[in-house]
Amino acid sequence: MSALNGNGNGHRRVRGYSAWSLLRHGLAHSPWPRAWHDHELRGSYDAVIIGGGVHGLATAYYLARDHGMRNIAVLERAYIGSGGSGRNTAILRSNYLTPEGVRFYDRSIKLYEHLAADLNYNVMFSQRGHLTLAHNDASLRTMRWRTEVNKLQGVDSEVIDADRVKELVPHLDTSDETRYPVLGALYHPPGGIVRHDAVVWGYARAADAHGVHIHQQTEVTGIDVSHGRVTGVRTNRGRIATPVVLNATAGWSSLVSHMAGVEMPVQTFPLQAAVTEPVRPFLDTVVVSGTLHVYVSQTDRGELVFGASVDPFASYSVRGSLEFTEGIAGHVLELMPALARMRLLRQWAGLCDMTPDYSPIMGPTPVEGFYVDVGWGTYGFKAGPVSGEAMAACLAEGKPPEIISAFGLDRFLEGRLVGEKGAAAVGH
Ligand code: PYC
Repeated sequence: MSALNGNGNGHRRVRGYSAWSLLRHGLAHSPWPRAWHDHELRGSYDAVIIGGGVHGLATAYYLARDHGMRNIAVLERAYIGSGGSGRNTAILRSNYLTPEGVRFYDRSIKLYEHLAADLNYNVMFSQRGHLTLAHNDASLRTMRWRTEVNKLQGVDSEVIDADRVKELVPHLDTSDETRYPVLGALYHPPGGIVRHDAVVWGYARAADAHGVHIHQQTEVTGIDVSHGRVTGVRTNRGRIATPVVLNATAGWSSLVSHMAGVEMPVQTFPLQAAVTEPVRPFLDTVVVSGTLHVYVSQTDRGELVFGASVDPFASYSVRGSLEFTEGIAGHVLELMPALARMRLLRQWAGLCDMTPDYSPIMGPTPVEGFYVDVGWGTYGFKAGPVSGEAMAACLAEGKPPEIISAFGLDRFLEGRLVGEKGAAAVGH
């Protein structure tokens, strides 16, 4: 129902306000309160978090809220959310392949479900369901495997046939005429999309309200280590003494860890995405095709968001390429030919730190007091809340909580890999 009503006198009213009173209030509006504040850089903090994305800000928030730490700095070399947190396609899901992965991402979904209320910030989480299409028997087999693992962890997933896929996505070409006919899909109802910048801003505002200092335009240039333990960080604004440093960066995680003398088994690749002009809502689910290297969803504003798999070469470039545009357009049209006349508005890239097993690296390092929350590949945004919660516990207690114990750096030395390639990557 519209909030605008005629009042019988020819004037339009908005729930008790006349147009004049609205105008008066609008003109008299005092400036919006700042969501987070600028501060002088202190000479020392109890903990320094490098990276002002969702992981770093969420860690600061949970450290302050759940562990009573207040003297915390989040250092961001550009503006908050300018890295992977603002460059992803905002897809949330927990239908992973390993029990460790499913449990972990499921906790994130649970936190996302209550995040708007928790942060008092509308993050627009829309649990519209997530479909991963199977175009061949091998994919169907992996999907059945994932379904069983998901169900054992209490996560809602099922394999559905092509007719049911067509019911969920009427615009999808499910005929036999296509290059890769749709045989079925892994359907994951709790999956969906969220407004990624709202998540960043919500965590930033909440962390700020708990006394956390968020320092934008503050680049870390060095990390000081003495006798095997971290003692401080150097920045373009001065040195900070601290006993605890968390590397929560994406794209630069190996370079930042290297400053502390810790090497990461990480290679960095660009991941490109694009968005179309807005159209009326017609796509109610997130649709992924690993075979066609593409995923599609429709935002609440009506735009279609397209993403692909990572570029085929390691690079720190965040520029879009014509190869990507041509490739993705062709692949989207193979799935939904009716989109042929839609126009792309923008394209961009983010940086993905890929690990050998497609799982993150979280927890302590051989340098005492230096922690990492890195290696997020193409799946970091969806893990923001659970990573923040778990890393806050890890920093406060000095050891990783159970939910991230499988993701330690030592797994690469000890051969305990957590192989998520079958569920974490799109089209590899
Ligand atoms: O893992 O869901 C995912 C994803 C979407 C886009 C890139 N990765």
